[in-house]
Amino acid sequence: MKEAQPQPIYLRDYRPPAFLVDHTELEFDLYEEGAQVVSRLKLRRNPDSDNARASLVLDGVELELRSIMIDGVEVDAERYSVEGEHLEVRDVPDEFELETQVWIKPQENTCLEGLYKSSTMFCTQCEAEGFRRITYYIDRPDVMSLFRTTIRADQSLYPVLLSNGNEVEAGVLEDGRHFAVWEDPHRKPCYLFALVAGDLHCQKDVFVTSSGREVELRMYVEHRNANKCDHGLISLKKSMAWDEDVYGREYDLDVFMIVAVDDFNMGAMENKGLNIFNSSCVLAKPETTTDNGYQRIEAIVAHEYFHNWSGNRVTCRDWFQLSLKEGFTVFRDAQFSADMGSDTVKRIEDVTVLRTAQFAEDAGPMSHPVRPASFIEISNFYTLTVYEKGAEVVRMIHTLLGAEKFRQGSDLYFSRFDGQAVTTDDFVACMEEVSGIDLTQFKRWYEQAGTPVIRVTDFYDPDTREYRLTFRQSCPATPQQTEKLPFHIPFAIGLLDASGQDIALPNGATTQVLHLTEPEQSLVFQNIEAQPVPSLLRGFSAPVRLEYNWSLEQLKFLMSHDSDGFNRWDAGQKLAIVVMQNMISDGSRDVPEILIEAYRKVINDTETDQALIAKMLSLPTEQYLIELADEADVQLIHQVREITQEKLGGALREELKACFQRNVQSSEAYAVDALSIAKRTLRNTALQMLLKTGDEEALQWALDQFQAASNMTDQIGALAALVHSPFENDRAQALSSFYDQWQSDNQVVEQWFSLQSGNPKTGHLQAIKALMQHAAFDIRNPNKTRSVIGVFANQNLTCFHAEDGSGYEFLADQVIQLDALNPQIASRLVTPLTRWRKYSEVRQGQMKLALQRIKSGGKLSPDLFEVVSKSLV
Ligand code: 0A1
Ligand code: ZN
Repeated sequence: MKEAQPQPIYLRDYRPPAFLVDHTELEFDLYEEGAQVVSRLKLRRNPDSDNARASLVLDGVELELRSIMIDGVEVDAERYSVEGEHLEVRDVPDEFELETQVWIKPQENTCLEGLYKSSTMFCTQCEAEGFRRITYYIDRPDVMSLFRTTIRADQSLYPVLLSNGNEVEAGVLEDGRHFAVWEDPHRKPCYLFALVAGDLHCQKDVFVTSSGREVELRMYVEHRNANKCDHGLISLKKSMAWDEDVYGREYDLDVFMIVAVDDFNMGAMENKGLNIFNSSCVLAKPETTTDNGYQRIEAIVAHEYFHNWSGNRVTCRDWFQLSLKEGFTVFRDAQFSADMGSDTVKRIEDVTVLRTAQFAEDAGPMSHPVRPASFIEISNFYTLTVYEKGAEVVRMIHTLLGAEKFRQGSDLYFSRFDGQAVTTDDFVACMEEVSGIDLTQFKRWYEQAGTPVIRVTDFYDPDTREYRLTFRQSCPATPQQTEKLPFHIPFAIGLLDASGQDIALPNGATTQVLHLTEPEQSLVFQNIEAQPVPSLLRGFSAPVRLEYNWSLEQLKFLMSHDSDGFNRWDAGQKLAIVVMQNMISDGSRDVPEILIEAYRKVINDTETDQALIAKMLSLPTEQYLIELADEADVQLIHQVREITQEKLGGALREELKACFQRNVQSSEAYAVDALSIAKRTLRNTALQMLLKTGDEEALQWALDQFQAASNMTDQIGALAALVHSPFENDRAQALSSFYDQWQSDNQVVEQWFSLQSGNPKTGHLQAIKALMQHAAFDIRNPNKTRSVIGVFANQNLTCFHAEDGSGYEFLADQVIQLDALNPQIASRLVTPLTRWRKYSEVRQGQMKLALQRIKSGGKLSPDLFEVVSKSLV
């Protein structure tokens, strides 16, 4: 008989828990062959439960149950049963203490959920449902408990023993062992539990809160990384101050700890008072970390810290509400990053991810609303939709209410629901209450999947001097949702006159936010002297696809005149897109003068924010061009983009050289301020464009920069330029000397892998297979797997989509192998195959065949089963 397939669970089936846990006492005895976990739970029936006589049902996965007691008495074998992933205890009193003892094997845990070993240390990852791999528990976020945790381990191997809250006791035991006891005064769901035991270096700092309390900050890392802590701690202090200033949120414990681990499925985790980070998302020093790396770390440290309020103090009722904490926290970290640097550049970066990857997700087989209605495996829903689109939804609420009302709404939300597990409806209700704005229609953003399309047309009548804008909105069908109701869309616009000046709008300002709520709406502007140029969707005020019939001249005009920085950049992107799309459809390989002239103007512009200029110099990516195509011809897109780059580089050689030289940095110490970063980006962008054309002088500059670099941005910038250049020998030499220099540093080796797997010059399939044989590669380490296999399938598109289907077959092989080790990573890695609808019939057939092979290959994890089966519908 066929084994039962994993079944979906539904939001509509939510019921309050039958039991509550008032107190959780845990005792860990850590050994080299495994760990014993004793748990004592103070349980009582939930007065709000709809089943007053329910048995106690606890979640548990891969636990060896060694004893079970109620109020100190061993439970009879007939009274309890373990079936699948549940322990059921029947005929329990209304209030009692349950003690269980289990044995687990962290050393054999390769899925990196629950308690596991990363290099020499023990660590945990409990979100979403990892706690059930540690002990039997009611593993759901609306069960919130106080925790007291005792850890016992060998003192020389694990001198540092950490858990949530405050350390209340510590001491020495027999046989070279020692112990520590931690108590967390805040009630929390078990997904926020954490434990770390290891031989770690600790760097300390302090933060004084606005009310004058001293908080001790500690960063724990392996000893070899002791000199990579500064930036994480600086970022943490900035985040703490910012959350006080902007949201009035103070930290609530005496100590805040960050631990860096090398083996981690995601970026980082907001465990109460004990954040655990993927090494690549927190460790930094100038010699090994790029400017992008620095900025990413600052943002992720902030994100995890902000969760202390948006996620921990107020948490999610159930996992369908995941965006309650994630969308809101991503919005908060985006505001923070904008405040720390350039808000326009931050917006450009966020919208780039959204339009390239989230829109693709919204249009793919796993498409789901910001608040999903069902899922098979929750780990599959830590998505760009829940995170990034969820943040866009919060951003739109901010736009609709204005900063002041939004702050009142967030204050109300935090005070009303402090210590509770709530829903996205509760969040929106607070925003409605303080503003008096009806968000009923707006809430469709949480319920309906898919990216809305807004088609804009306009008409100017010189006789009446009226200008009419018409908006038509629609939303494509998505799985399980064929018909969509209109969204409430805040749509920001401006109008430019012939000289490039903003025209005053009816609201008295130069930008106005329209409320689009109907399938079709028009707006007429009076007394407009001449045909204006519309600046549409300023700041990307809503996550929609915008359609308007731009002329190339209008785009070039907006590129230099729009007062909205985001739209200036976007006009340049649109111009380049139209040019490349024309080349693709008409077969021509000439780059029109208008694009060259527009780029010339950008390069020579030393007035505008140089960080924005650097962004404007980069052509839209292949991924985005694919996203925009109905049927993407990957090889053709690659070819046309390469040619466009080379021709721009050739035509603008002198300007690029001047730009490179203008941005040479003085020999002063490396700094990560906005201007220095912009200069390095510009210089490296210019270098790369020049090298692509085979320019010998630029080759020498690249080699010199590579040799002399005192920071990773310059060194890898030069290396990247060489990798993308036609100079094969120099490229090979530089790659190998780079590895020799950095082989002992994992974070740099990951960058070295990515650089090679991400492009066809160094990452054809044979080379990828060779990288996987490299001594530094380890398929059990998610960062290494992502940097070789993930980067190959997501960025090296001509090789992944090779005509013979070899890229697809390769990915399928890797996914099958990984699923047995780490289902979360396997199910993420398979994503590129699920996007088969984008490609030609032949490609579609090959991709589906690869998916079929995965599906029929044996027992899949629920993670991989969900993604693969939904992709083949
Ligand atoms: N809550 C974390 C992300 C995270 C989610 C799941 C994890 O394991 C499955 C780990 C981390 C955040 O938003 O940063
Ligand atoms: Zn988060």
